[in-house]
Formats: sequence, C-alpha cells, structure tokens
Amino acid sequence: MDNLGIARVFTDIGDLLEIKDANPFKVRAYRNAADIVGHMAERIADLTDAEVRALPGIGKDLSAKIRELSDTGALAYYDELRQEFPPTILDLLRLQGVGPKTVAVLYAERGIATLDDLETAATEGRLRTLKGMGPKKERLLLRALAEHRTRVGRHLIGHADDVATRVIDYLRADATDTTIVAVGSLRRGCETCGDIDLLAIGTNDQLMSRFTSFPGVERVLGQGPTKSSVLLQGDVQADLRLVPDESAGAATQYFTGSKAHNIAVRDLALQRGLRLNEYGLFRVADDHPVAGASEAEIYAALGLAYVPPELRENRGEIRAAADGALPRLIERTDLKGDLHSHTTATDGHADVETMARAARDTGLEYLAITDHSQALAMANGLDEHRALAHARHIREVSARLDGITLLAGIECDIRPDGTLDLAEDCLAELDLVIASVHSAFGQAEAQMTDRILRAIASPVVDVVGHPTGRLLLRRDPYKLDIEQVLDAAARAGVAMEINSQVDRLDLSDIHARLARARGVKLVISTDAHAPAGFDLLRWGVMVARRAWAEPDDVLNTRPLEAFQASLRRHRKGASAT
Ligand code: DGT
Ligand code: CA
Ligand code: CA
Ligand code: ZN
Repeated sequence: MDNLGIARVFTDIGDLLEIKDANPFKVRAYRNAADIVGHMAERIADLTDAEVRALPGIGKDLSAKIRELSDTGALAYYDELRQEFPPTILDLLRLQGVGPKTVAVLYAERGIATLDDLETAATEGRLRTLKGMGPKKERLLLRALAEHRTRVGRHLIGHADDVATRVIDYLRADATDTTIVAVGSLRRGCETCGDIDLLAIGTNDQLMSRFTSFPGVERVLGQGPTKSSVLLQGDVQADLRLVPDESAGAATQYFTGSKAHNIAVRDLALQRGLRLNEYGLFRVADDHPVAGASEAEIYAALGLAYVPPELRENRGEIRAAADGALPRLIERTDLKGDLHSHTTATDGHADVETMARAARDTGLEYLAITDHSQALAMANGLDEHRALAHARHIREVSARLDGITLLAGIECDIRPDGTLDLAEDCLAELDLVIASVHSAFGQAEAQMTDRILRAIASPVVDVVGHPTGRLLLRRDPYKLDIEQVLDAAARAGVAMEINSQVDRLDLSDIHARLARARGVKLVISTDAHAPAGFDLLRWGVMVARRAWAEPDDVLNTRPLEAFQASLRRHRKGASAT
C-alpha cells in the first residue's frame, strides 16, 4: 500500500474512533499520522523502522501499523474497528456540515447508517428533535444530501491522473510498440473526471486481457476485442479502446471530447460536405477519406488551427480557431516562481531551506514563503512579532542559497469583518501579502463580498488567495459576487490566485477566464506544505490554460525583478480601491 492509501486508512480510523467517542488524544494521533504520511516525499515503505519511528508523533504502535499496511495492504485493527459499525457509516461524513459527532448521534439515537436512511429521516422530520438539531439543521442536511448526489462517482483530476499513469505504465511495459494515451476529460484537464478514458493505437491481441488483469482491477465490467471497461480499487472506472493507425487522429479527437465541442466540429464539417466520426473525416458525396491519422490534419482539413484539448469545451474555440485567434496558452515552463508555500513555522512539513531547495530543483527561480497569520491558531499562525522574525530568517536563507531567491511573504487571514489579521505596518515590511478567507464561510453574499472588497482596499494586499474557498467534491464555494470582486481587484491592481492544490483549483477555469476579461492579473501558486508540493504547479497551469491564459496574464511568468515591479505594492499609481 502506498502513502496515500495508508493516510486514508488512518483518517478513517480517526473518524471511527471519534464516532466511538474515544480519547481525543488517540483520535488526534491517527489524524496526525495521516497528515504526515500523506505529505511525505519518500515512499514510507522504503524507510527503515527506526526512520519511521523518528517521524514526529509516530511511536512504536503506529510504526508497526504502518509496516503492516505497507507490507500486507491491510490492518487487523482497522478491520476490527470497522466491524463495530455498518460499512456505510463513513459515507455520512462526506456530507457538508456532518462530522463524526453528528454521525455518532444519528447512529446511536436513530439507527442511521446510510445516506438513504438519513434522507428518509430528514424528510419525515425525525431529526429535529435530536440534541443539537432543529428544523434548520434538518433542511441543511437535505441540501447537503442533494449536493452530494451530484458529486458521487467523480474524482479529482490529480487522483485520476495517478491512476491513469499507473495503468498506462503497466500496459506499456508489455506493449512497447503500441501508443497508449489518456483522452476524455482527463486530457482536457477538467477539475474532476467521471471516468478514465484510454486509447491504444495499433494492433495488439493481448492488450485487452492484459488490461483486465491489471492488479488494481476490482471488477471487469466488459471485455471485447476493441473495447473493455474495468472498475478499479477506489471506485474509479477505466475504459480502454483499441483503434488502427489510420484512425488514430480521428479516434483521439472523438474520445477527447468534449461532447459539445465534437458536436460543433461535426456540424462545421457537414457545412463543408464532410462527415467526421471516430474513424476519420470523409467526403459525404463519395465516402472518400480526407483525413484521420492525426488530429492536426483533421482540424486543418476543416480550415481550423489545431485546438489544444483544454479549450475543447465549445466556449468560442472553434470560431477563434477559424479566425486564427487562438491564444498562445501558458505552459508550465513559462512559470519562473511560486508564490504560496508553508513551512514548519506554521502548518508545513519542512523548513524554509528544504522548501527552497525543492522549489529550485523543480526549476523555479523564486519562491514566496507565505506562512499563516495568527487567526489560524490550529496551524500555529504567526503574530506580528513572529512574522517579522520569520521574514528575517527567510531573507537569511535566501542570501545563503544559490539559484533561488526567497520572498518573505505571508498568507494573511481576512477576518470575518474584512479587516486583516496583522497590522498594516507589519505587512508593509514583507515582500508579498496574500489575503485569504479561512473562517465564517457561511456569511451571506453581501457580507462576504464586502469582506473581500475591504481586504482588496488595503494597500498592502497583493494577491487574494484561493478566492472562492471551494474544496472540490467536499465544500461548495462561499457565496460571493465574483464580478464585483474582480472589478475591484482590477482597479486596485490586486492579483487573483489560481491555487494548484487538486482539491482547490481556485479560481476555477471559468472564473479565471472572467478575471482576464475584466483586466485582472492572475498568479499560479502551489500552496505547497511539503517539498513534493511543487509538482502541483502543472494543475494550476492546466486551469489557466482552460481559462485561455497567455503567459503575460500570469504575473509569476515574469523574471524576478519584473515580477516584483508588477506587484501592487510596487506599482506606481496603484490606488486603494
Ligand atoms: P467525464 O468522464 O464525465 O469526466 O467526461 P468525458 O468528457 O470524459 O466523457 P465520457 O467519458 O462520457 O466520454 C469521453 C469522450 O467520448 C467525450 O468527451 C466525447 C466522446 N463521446 C462520448 N459519447 C459521445 C457522444 O454521444 N457523442 C459525441 N460526439 N461524443 C461522445
Ligand atoms: Ca471520461
Ligand atoms: Ca468514458
Ligand atoms: Zn489558505
């Protein structure tokens, strides 16, 4: 079992123990272990027992459990714990606003163990009399259930990509002459994927049986000579199709989608007397093949520039391709720096120097260290005094290291009333201030909008971090008049962050495109809490590409000096509103 699998088991154990009302220290020990294992750069299976025990908060007992999981893929203690409850009970925790304490009450007092049980009980009004509940909470539960149903069966793109890579590597190891690529929503860079679509090009009699015998397959849903589907562990479905060389481009184009893009391209083809399907592009009149071996030749035969997969959503890309007006999309290699990272000073897992070296190793020229401010007490947030001491330390490390420059920044909390968590004269001493919301997510739209407008009005704020607060598949964005916020940001010269954490991707593609249209600059940041976190930049770049962003739209494509000059705090004539 890999690190993430182990982290997931420990998270479940923490939840089950809390549902059981176990000792809070024990609960915290498992959650802490989940956090540490989930954020480690090395495979924990590769560490010695002594190295595992040297990790913070991991003693003899937890290290033995880690070993049992990594060696056998199972844990007797976990299995026993799960026996005490119906297997569905953890599903309830996926609902917004439902924590282990609520689950414990629902189960003990009403016997609720499934989402369906909960829906029935809430609809019949049987929950409002429970301790700590009421008609309002009952309504919120019903809404959370409805939201949950729109999410089931989808997966974060980072997760879908990991799984797809493993399947493709496994298939390729045995089929070196066959090209295998991911298509569908994964290739388009969508924030979540319903399933994984793989396309193999060539002739290979063994490929389908090898696919269905991939070690991670839980169930084979269908197997044929050119198409098979499997359900993988973790409830991810994967489809594999095999097509001959001459249809490679047509099939790649067809199965990449989106459906809306394909329909529009097919209509355009028909207007030109051509028929497009997954086998090729043909003349309607006599079925003569016109193109099919590559995507580029298909788009060219239709009079279109090649449309990058991230733009294929029927959001104006076909007209732009016809007019030669497609953007020169930003690429990962355009980014010169990362502007959001945490260290052990707050809730990160590595010190300043380790983070700096890791950023340098991924090719970055500058990195802003932006630990939390004091309001995040749980994360050991910095007060003014510690923030300035931390800034001195960051600058010392920066002076010592070659090949990377550190910016002494902060992720300053925006309090519920819109004031900043640290004094302006302290923030003015730093090189970069990200202002973010981390509390009171339930505020009404007008209040939340004013709150963020007030932060933007402060002359020391350079960037708004993860501007909508969403957690994909878990928490909806807070209510916000995004257009009003973007207009204020444009006027003030404040940039909007695209946060690259795969469960945030916040701003979204649609909002980031709106930001560009309103004249707001973007930044793409990792929010890394560990050295491995810098790899996530690719996902932020993906969102920016889906937002039609060119390098110039994104401030951290600029070399250090030009970047600093473009920050709000150094811009001439930047106003407070
Ligand atoms: P997903 O899986 O919900 O994240 O989204 P997709 O886009 O991967 O959708 P999926 O897996 O149902 O189908 C993969 C691609 O196959 C889709 O993007 C376009 C193509 N496709 C599937 N069904 C149709 C269809 O009925 N018409 C057309 N034109 N294309 C289709
Ligand atoms: Ca798909
Ligand atoms: Ca599919
Ligand atoms: Zn944050």
